[in-house]
Amino acid sequence: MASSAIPAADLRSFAEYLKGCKRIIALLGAGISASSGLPTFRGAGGLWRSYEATDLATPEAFDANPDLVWQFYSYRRHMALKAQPNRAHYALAELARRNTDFITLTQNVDGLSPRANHPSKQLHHLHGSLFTVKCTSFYCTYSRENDFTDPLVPALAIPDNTPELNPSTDDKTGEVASRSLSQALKGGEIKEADISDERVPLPALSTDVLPHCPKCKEGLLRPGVVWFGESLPSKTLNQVDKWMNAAFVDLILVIGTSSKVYPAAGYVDKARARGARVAVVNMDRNDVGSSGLQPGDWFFQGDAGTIVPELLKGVIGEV
Ligand code: BJW
Repeated sequence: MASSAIPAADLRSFAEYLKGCKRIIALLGAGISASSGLPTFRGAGGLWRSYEATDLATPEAFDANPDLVWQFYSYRRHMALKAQPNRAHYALAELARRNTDFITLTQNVDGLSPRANHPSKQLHHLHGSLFTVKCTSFYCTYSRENDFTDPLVPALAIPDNTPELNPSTDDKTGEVASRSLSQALKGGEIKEADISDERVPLPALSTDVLPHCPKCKEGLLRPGVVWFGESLPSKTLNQVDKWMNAAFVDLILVIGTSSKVYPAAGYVDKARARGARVAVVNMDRNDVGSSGLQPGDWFFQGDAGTIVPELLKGVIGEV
């Protein structure tokens, strides 16, 4: 049973505290969606065709190789659409319905929290969405949200000989899906320990066949996500700051993030400074952020999809 993995005393003290909490914030990272079988960014689940996923998440990578970066994002869109929200996404959505002073900041771009019907006013997307596209032309402001077309253009279709990219909730770390991504264009059978060190040549795609702006007709479209060196959406940051500064904060839940990317990771210390106790849910005990754990914090080690519903059960019931 899920709860047996959580030390009983910690579960009890957390559940007791949670019942008295009013203002709660959650910070989500790729680990919550690893519970749905999607790859993470760092660690074993963080390779795509032997590229570091984070090397592809930059404006420089897109400028230099828009076809490589578009293929990376096209696979990610495809996998995210096939994945299903897990019990952690549903549990947080339910907590939001029961407590309108609970907000969630997600770094994830996969759309799984909205698909779990998380109330949208209480969900802030810090790093954008895979399903937004925007024009790269300096002179054009075109942007389109909630475009779930797969593939976006014929050239980005997943080749027929690709092993099925089926994220599975049996894969709690996203590693299997990450291997699928790595192997995808090889057309080969995916074996358990098969993470290639070679960079397999991608089909070179001419810029002409990549998605273009329907408004200005000239600019290349790009994924509506936030890459390294880019600003996070200012409207979102302002809304979060307003909430944060309105009153003291009781609790911050830090779920499935390596807490290495800023400004997102900085919300833990901001919440702490507003009085919050911190509860971290992660597979890796080392991923607790730069200021570490402090007295009064909780660390729950394991799969978010199992642990989060267990932690929230006393307030939201079974999901
Ligand atoms: C499980 C699990 C299971 C696995 N259950 N857990 C201050 C200090 C130093 C640097 C900076 C700073 N401020 C800004 C910077 C620069 C930079 C930065 O942070 N760099 C650091 C890496 C050093 N930040 C930026 O550039 C940001 N922009 C900015 O600050 O603008 C202003 C500015 C501009 C110029 C100069 C200075 C300031 C933008 C950051 C954008 C990040 N973008 C990405 C890509 C998004 C699009 C896409 O998805 O492709 O966001 S990178 C990638 O990392 C993605 C993620 O959202 C983000 C965080 O990763 P996350 O979610 O934590 O995933 P992982 O893989 O790292 O961790 C998964 C965790 O899950 C692990 O801990 C596992 O153990 C765990 N896990 N299975 C529970 N089943």
